[in-house]
Amino acid sequence: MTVQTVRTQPFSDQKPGTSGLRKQVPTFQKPHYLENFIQSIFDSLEGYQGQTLVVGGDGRYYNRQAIQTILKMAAANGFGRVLVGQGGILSTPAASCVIRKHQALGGIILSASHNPGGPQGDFGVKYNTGNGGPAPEKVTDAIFQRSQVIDEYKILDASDVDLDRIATYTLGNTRVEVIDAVTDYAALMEALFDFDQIQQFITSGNFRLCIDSLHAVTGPYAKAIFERRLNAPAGTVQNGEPLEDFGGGHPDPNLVYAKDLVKVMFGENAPDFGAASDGDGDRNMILGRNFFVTPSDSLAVLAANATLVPGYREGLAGIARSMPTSQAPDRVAAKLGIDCYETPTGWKFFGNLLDAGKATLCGEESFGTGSNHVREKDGLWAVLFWLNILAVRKQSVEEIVKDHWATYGRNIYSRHDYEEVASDRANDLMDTLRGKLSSLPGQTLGRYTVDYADDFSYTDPVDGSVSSKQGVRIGFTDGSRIVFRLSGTGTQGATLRLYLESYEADPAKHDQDPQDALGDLIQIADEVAQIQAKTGRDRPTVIT
Ligand code: VG1
Ligand code: CO
Repeated sequence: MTVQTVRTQPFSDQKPGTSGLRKQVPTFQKPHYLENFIQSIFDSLEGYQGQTLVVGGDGRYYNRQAIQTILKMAAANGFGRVLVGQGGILSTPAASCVIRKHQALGGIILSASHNPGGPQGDFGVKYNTGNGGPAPEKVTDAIFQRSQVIDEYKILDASDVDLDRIATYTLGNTRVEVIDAVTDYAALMEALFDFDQIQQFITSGNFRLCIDSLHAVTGPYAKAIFERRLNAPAGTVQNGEPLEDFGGGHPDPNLVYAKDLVKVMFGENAPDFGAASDGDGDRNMILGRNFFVTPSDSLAVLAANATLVPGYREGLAGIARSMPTSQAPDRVAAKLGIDCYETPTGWKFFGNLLDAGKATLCGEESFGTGSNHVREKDGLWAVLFWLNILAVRKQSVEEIVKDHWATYGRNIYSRHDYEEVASDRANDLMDTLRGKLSSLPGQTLGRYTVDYADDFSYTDPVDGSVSSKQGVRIGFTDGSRIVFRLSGTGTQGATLRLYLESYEADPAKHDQDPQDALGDLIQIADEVAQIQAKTGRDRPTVIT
């Protein structure tokens, strides 16, 4: 086995987005493309010789090939040990758990999350640091800088490792351990939640649940935890086999893409509880019988009920939410007398707050919830958290959420996505909108008066780093908000995200359809940003 040093040239487009580098599979298959990015990661790390690296992915097309390349490159570059999930599988939260538990220097997670997979689908690579969390911007910036000047990479000339057998292999001077993908993660879940109580509750005969893995990475985790450990009936987990193309679907847990689950939960004789997770297992959607829980409400409900759950019995240090997430969690934090932090979109911004002990729970409106147990959002963790609360309170999902609204008021919320808009049109929309911001405060738009209008800028309270241009916010005097930003995870054209929020204190008005309740704000958003005119679309692609 010899180390080969391969000459290469930079690719100009290796700038990581909201969550790592995402491109279509054929881009990653270009000669040297993956290798350049991996070497750029290694080159921007310090002191990795002899250290441990974790590698795994969501099982999508190209996962296995990419892992073989990464193992040979890690060996050629002098890592001491590589832990890789069996079959090349590690959900994003499980990878975070393994990095922390085994004190790895970091990890490489192969995923394009909720984006479709397959030979013409998407692929992605992200680097997580030793705390188990997504690399912060200073690290991703360094990786990008390196990728722009790279001229060679190192790779071991060796045969492939058998990823399907749990065993330890030697690759050059590096030990490669193929580990069970589920064990460490399942043990962590068992340490946080009252598994006995959940088991009794879900096997009592009075409660039925349905978990949809959307043919993505959570299948093996969900089957091990719900069907085997917690004794839920076989078949509780549907679409539980990870497939390279996710069965042709979008592994995105929302009302549009999790169709099978929505049909069950809104159909005749629906189960009491339903949940879905995304491609790499970090997102979750929570449903009750005929009832949808918005992710922002879900975070607020978990925070308000946290002390019912063993792992959070001592209470919360603080809550953090991404800027576009509704302000429902802020109301819980205010009542608990704890801080609520508002960060830019993307889980990497929660890492410092979690490490510093400033926040215990975090969440994003994009179906992401998590806590200080790992440094990623965690889909099955959220499901277990809900089940633990349900097992204690013995009320329905709908009752719990409505009771929450009665206490705190309802932050009525929706997100409208305009996908695959031509990039120049989307950029023009945002630029024009930014140009208007200074004139908006004080203006009356319909029944709303603009309180502030800005482009969100965040100063990290721990390390002082500043992230600007994180989304345009228009806030109204009654607390309602409209937020506009462009997605940083897509691979084709641009996706405009419009986030809408209003507040309703009166319980008699809590049953409104959000699209109706937000109707005026939707119209104002179109008038202010000229969405239809500038995108050429008369309606959003996806509404959540
Ligand atoms: C989206 C979501 C964001 C999330 C990110 C990664 O980013 O809005 O909240 O953190 O995806 O999630 P963007 O830039 O497209 O809006 V995942 O599950 O795709 O790793
Ligand atoms: Co994801």
